[in-house]
Amino acid sequence: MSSTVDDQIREIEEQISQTSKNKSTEHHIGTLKAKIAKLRRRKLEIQFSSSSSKGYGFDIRKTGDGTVVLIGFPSTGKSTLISSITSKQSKVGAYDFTTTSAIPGIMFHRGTQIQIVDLPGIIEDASIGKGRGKEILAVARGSDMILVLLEPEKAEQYYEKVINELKKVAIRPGMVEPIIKIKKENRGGIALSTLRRLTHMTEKTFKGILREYKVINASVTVRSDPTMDQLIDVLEGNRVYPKILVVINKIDLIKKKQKEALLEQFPDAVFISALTGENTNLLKDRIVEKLELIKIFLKKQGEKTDYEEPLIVKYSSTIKDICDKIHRKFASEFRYAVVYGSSAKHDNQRVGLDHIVRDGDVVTIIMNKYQF
Ligand SMILES: Nc1nc2c(ncn2[C@@H]2O[C@H](COP(=O)(O)OP(=O)(O)OP(=O)(O)O)[C@@H](O)[C@H]2O)c(=O)[nH]1
Ligand SMILES: [Mg+2]
Repeated sequence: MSSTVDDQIREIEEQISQTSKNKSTEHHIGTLKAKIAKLRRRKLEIQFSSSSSKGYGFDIRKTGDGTVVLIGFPSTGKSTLISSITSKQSKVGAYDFTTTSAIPGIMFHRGTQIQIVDLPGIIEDASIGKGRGKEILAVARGSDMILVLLEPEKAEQYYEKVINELKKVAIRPGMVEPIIKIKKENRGGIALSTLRRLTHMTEKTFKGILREYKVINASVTVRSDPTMDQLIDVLEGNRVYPKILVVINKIDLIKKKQKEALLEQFPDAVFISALTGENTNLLKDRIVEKLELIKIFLKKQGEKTDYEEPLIVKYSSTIKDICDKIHRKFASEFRYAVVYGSSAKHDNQRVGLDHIVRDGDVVTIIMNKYQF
């Protein structure tokens, strides 16, 4: 028997690479991929639990309308950037590993308050704990958006490395969680209902992967066309899907030609100089846009709508999210809400906690004891 989890993973990876990929082997490959995912999870659990440190986070309390973490190799300019776009001054140094813990600041922009977290630089194998990698990645896991900061030099190579480390700790930056609903039953096998044709695997493979996760009797509804890896992600259940924004810093150091070449490699990136301030306002815009925040106006019963101080919430927030944002106890005292605006079927629609609001909605929350 193989001795370590790593060996086992390597063995199965080898099996996959030796198997030619076609319809008849697809099922087998799906099962092997599920086995690897389970081993990786075990490895992650071992790494994140066995450590001399208490817990594994830097203990950052989330505040504001969204949390953005700065992730990048050492000396890419993370601390220079946070010092430029927030009022927080984080120590800048011309040497690597200047920053040694998580430093949060607040960026005020277009009526929003965004928490920006400066972190130590990450290096290869951060996911297995190198250079406080565990702590850094734990903060990244809890964020709404990962800002990957790169320098023009070796941008592509470092980008790949950063993404790899993130993926290894079950972060899926910039990906959309596939919608797969699994309702376990007591018998009857798997009833699979697909709203779109599955193009990445057959139903047999789909069910085979479910079986690997001990889903034997269940009704399963699939609203997308997931790949095997995406299905395994859903079954693993510990994946997080923050947004991602790629930022290339230090453009004051490069020539136009170099910039054009980088633009081809990273068409969606924002090019800035944290040192001179070039494009940092544009970056602030992009951060706010990318977080997909919306404004909700609150109206107390019998009073006028408060258009002065809208509540900023994430796109597809529910009435429950709004309650939670106002006060911890709001949701438990909730009776119903009245919504006026584009999410309402008609003016002043009565809705429950699950109702999804849209930008510009006016919301009145009716509570058991108090009202808002
Ligand atoms: N020319 C230029 N230099 C920059 C820019 N941004 C940062 N620097 C320099 O790059 C060096 C590293 O900057 P830091 O902000 O400390 O980088 P960091 O990513 O926080 O580094 P660690 O905390 O060590 O991971 C410093 O000498 C900065 O002055 C920029 O836009 N242009
Ligand atoms: Mg720093």
